[in-house]
Amino acid sequence: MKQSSFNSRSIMIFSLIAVVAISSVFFVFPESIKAQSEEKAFVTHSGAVVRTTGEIIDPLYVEATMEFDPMEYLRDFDYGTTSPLPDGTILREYTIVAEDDKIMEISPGVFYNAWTFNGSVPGPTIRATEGDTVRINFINNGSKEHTMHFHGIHPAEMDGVFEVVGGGGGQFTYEFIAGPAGVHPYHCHVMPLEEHIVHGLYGVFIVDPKEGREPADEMVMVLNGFDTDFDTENNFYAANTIPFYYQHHPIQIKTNELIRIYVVNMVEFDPINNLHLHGNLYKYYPTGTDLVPSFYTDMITLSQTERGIMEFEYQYPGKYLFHAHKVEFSEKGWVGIFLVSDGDDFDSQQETSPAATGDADGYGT
Ligand SMILES: [Cu+2]
Repeated sequence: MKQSSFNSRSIMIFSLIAVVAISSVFFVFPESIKAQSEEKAFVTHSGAVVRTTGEIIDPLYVEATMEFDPMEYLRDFDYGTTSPLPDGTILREYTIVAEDDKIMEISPGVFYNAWTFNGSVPGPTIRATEGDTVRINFINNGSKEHTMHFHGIHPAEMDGVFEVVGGGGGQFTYEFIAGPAGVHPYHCHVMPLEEHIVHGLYGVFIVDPKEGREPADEMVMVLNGFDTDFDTENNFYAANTIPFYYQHHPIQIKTNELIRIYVVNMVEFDPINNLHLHGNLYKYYPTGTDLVPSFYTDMITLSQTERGIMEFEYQYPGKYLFHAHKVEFSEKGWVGIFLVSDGDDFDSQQETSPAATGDADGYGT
């Protein structure tokens, strides 16, 4: 009893000292702290202050920067180099290079050491049709060991777990039959796994069903987070890496056009993520493995590497938010806007509308 009351008293005293010490910093240096936060502050729609503009700022380090354009990534699919096989099926070959020395400025003044597949986070969206032979020529140009582990069905030796590929040019060829149809993540599977994933070694693998899907404006959204101060909590969240990007640069779509989004949750540390769409509901196909939707909803919840396909059309033009309904995540960057135009006006809208610049969205500016 005596021991435990002594411990409680000690903890209280230490806590008081810590509070006084931290508070005194504000009294001694109030102006410098204020100036710093004003310089890089961003006010979200709920009034929270976040240090970002949603822009990719020219980084200070020019030698090993990560160049990434979320708008280009959104609709960019890598079908590989194709050739026919003797049995009449298709071989798709890809070359994927891992590196771990890139620097990216994730928010003004906040630099992060990104680990990359083909120079970006996420890596390229690898796309094949069910039954195709996928061959990945994997080269590890990093300083650490890395692999590629695909979710899906394949032989054990193609699983990218036990066949570790050494840095400095190590190579491995992954080969398997694409399947099942759906949307799957791929990521490095070297230990400590958390470290290799959160630094950015992940991407999306889409397997199209043999019969195809209905034509649509197709997009990929990887929900990710970044722990920039290494305390195993994320400081920023995003759809496709750059916080607030699609809020400042709305995604332009047309009314009455089918939109199909392949969404993959790669957020670590936080047990769940979610996705809410405004002014609409979407059909949702978990993992994309069934051609019949499981839900018609405006809200899905995703744990680590959970993913699926969303399909919807907008009936009315205008601006619609999409974001994590976990408000902490949306206020730290995981928020975007669909700018919906009437189909006929779409092309002229892209050329002339001030809203298309993203400055007229009314949020955070
Ligand atoms: Cu790795």
